[in-house]
Parts: sequence; structure tokens; C-alpha cells
Amino acid sequence: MPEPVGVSSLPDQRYKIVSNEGSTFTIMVAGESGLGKTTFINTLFHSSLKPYQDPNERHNKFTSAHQTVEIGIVRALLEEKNFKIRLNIIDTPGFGNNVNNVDSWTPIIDFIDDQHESYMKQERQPIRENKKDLRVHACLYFIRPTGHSLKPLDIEIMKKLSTRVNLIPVIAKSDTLSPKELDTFKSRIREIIEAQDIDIYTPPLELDDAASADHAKQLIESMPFAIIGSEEEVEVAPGKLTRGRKYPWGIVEVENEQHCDFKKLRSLLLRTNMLDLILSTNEIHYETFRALKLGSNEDEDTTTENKEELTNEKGEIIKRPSLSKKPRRLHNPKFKEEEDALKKFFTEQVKSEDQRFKQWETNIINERNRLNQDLEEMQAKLKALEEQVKKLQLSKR
Ligand SMILES: Nc1nc2c(ncn2[C@@H]2O[C@H](COP(=O)(O)OP(=O)(O)OP(=O)(O)O)[C@@H](O)[C@H]2O)c(=O)[nH]1
Ligand SMILES: [Mg+2]
Repeated sequence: MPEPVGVSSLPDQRYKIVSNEGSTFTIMVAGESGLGKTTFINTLFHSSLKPYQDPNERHNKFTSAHQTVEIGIVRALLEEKNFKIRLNIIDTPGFGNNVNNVDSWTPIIDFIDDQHESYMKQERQPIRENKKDLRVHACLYFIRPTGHSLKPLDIEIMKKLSTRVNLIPVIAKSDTLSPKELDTFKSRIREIIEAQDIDIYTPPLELDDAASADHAKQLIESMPFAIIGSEEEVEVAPGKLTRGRKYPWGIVEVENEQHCDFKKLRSLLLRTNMLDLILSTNEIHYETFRALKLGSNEDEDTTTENKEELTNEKGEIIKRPSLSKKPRRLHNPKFKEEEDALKKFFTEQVKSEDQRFKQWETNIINERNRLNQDLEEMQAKLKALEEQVKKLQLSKR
């Protein structure tokens, strides 16, 4: 009997957000080849999920545990009371076996970016209902249970992932390590993650709710989660079957908290932290992507008349002013140059106006002096004439 998901028992406000925003939830698995990624998906399905048949799409069959060769989507339905969430699990091919591993993990990074891009494009369309949303809300990164350390390749990929998605590192096939080895391995990985500044997903501590805070603390302390996957059921007591792996020395059970952290991880993903994963993807990772995209689009704007082409539902191309015309100019060196040039031009204009004004002032002063001189001459002439008149009058008498 699957455990209740718990979404329907969320407080009203949160319930509304999930039902509006979270009608789909997407998890991705990534990591080296053969670490049990596909097996984990199947284990999760058998433990709590129903396969989902989209009427408009060909149904994706459950993948079986042989080497995954391309990125695949497994769909499921999370159902509780009247509440439904469409769940997508992205299975990816493992990497690490090739000489040039870049080719095997860049498609994973591209996939994540492409989903953000596609969502962004849909948001700009005039008709925005029924958006297809495959943005990855949580990426489980599978670590090989070497008991030693993280490989440089792991560090490189985890760094790239952590700037794009909620990254959750997991120790794969943890049944191959003894409890003591596992403890040491966990703390070593935590140290490396901290030293390398890899931003992994951390469940938020809700301090106003003691029980939730306690649960979050437990989750944080268990990171990176040690997991065991199995597609087999084993008999743990007469007639009692459970998912696990059987060894000559005993049985390891997937859902036994003494044996591994599978239940904790499942709870984080499907129960306690689903909402936070959805919201933080939207508010942090998607927004970061959008801001970066808008920043780089500004350069293009100058050549595309600030118009962007959109395709409406009928496939017709329409043009409208670009959304990317945002006041982010100061950060762009190109606009800084433009601004400097404008300032220079303005200063030169003011200078030349100033000179013109000064010249005009000088001309006026000269003209005034000239007029004053003329006036003085006229006055002198007038005086002379007056004196002549006086003299003539005197001589008449
Ligand atoms: N001991 C142990 N073996 C496991 C576990 N999970 C999976 N395996 C086994 O590991 C092998 C590889 O498992 P897959 O699930 O195909 O691994 P994958 O990560 O999907 O591999 P790629 O598709 O090549 O990337 C299978 O034989 C599984 O039975 C586990 O938790 N413990
Ligand atoms: Mg696989």
C-alpha cells in the first residue's frame, strides 16, 4: 500500500499554489553508468507511483535495468484524495566510460536549459494556457560508492548542475558499503561539496513549526542520501515480501531506514519538499536563466529593430516589441560605450554653444562701444554746433 503523498494535507494557501503551479513535477536522475539510476526509478514507481497514460501521447513504458542509451521520460500520476500531480522522471544515459566524457553529459545540461528556454518562449506567447512544462525541479546525482572520494568529473558536473537545478547528491548502491564506511564516505563528500562551493539543495528549516524543522534537520544531516534500488521482492519473514537485495550474509531492505535513506529521499521528493522544489525552481533557477537570457538578448535587439517574432497557435508569425527591452543597460559594456559617446557629444555641444555665446557677447560689447563712440562724436558735434549758434547770435547783436 503506497504511503499517502501528503500534498492534500498541506495548508490551504500552499495547497492552492501547488494545485496551480505544481500540476507537474519533474525529477531527473544523472550520474555515471551502471549506478542504478534506472533501477531507482523503477523502485520509486513500485513503491508509490502509478504509471500515467496521457491520452494525447504514446505511453512511455517502464524502462528496464539495462544500459540507458538516450534521455527518456517516464510519466506517472501521483494521486491522493481528489488531488493529482503529473510526475515526469527523466532517465539519462550514464557517463564516465568514454574517453571524452563531455559528449555524454552536455546533453543533460542542454536538456535542462532547453526546458527553461521552451517555458520562457511559451510564457511570451499570447495564449499561455496548457504550457508544456518539463523544467527539472530536482536532479538526483548518483555518486559511485567507492568509499574514497568524489572524482574530478563528478565535481565538474555537479558544479554545472547546481547552477541550473535543485541538485540532490545520492550515494548509489549503498548496500556495497559497510555502515562505518558509509558514514566516513558521507562526511568526506559533504566536506568536498563545501570546499568546492557546490550549491546543493538544502531543505528549508521552518523554525515556527518544530516538527517540520526537526524533519528538515534530519534530511539535511542525511545528505548525501545513501540509496538502494531493487526490482526484486525478497522474503523478510515467512510470507512477508518487501523490495530489497538478498546476499549470502543477509537481506538489505530498500524501505528500512536502518539500511538506507530511500524513504527519506522519497519523502523529500514526493511529500515534504515537493512544493519548495517547485517554487525554488521557478523563483531561483528559472529566474536566473531568464535574466541571463534577457541580458544576452539585448545585444541582439539592436539588430532586430527590437521586435521579436512569435508564432501563434495557427502557426502564423507575429511581431511585437521585444520583452527583453529592459532597463539593464548599465551592466552591458556596449551601452556603457554608447552612454560615454553621448556624454562626449553633449559636452562638445555645450562647449561650442558657450563659445558662440561668448562671441556674441563680445560682438554686442563692441557694438555698444561703437555706438557709444558715435554718440560721443554726435554729442561733440552737437556741442560744437550749439557753440556756433551761440557765437552767431552774439555777433548779430
Ligand atoms: N548492489 C546494488 N546493485 C544495484 C543497485 N541498484 C541497481 N543495481 C544493479 O546495477 C546494475 C545497473 O543498474 P541500472 O539501473 O541499469 O544502472 P544505470 O545507472 O541506469 O546505468 P546506465 O543506464 O548505463 O547509466 C543492475 O544490474 C542493477 O541490478 C543497488 O542499489 N545495489
Ligand atoms: Mg539506466
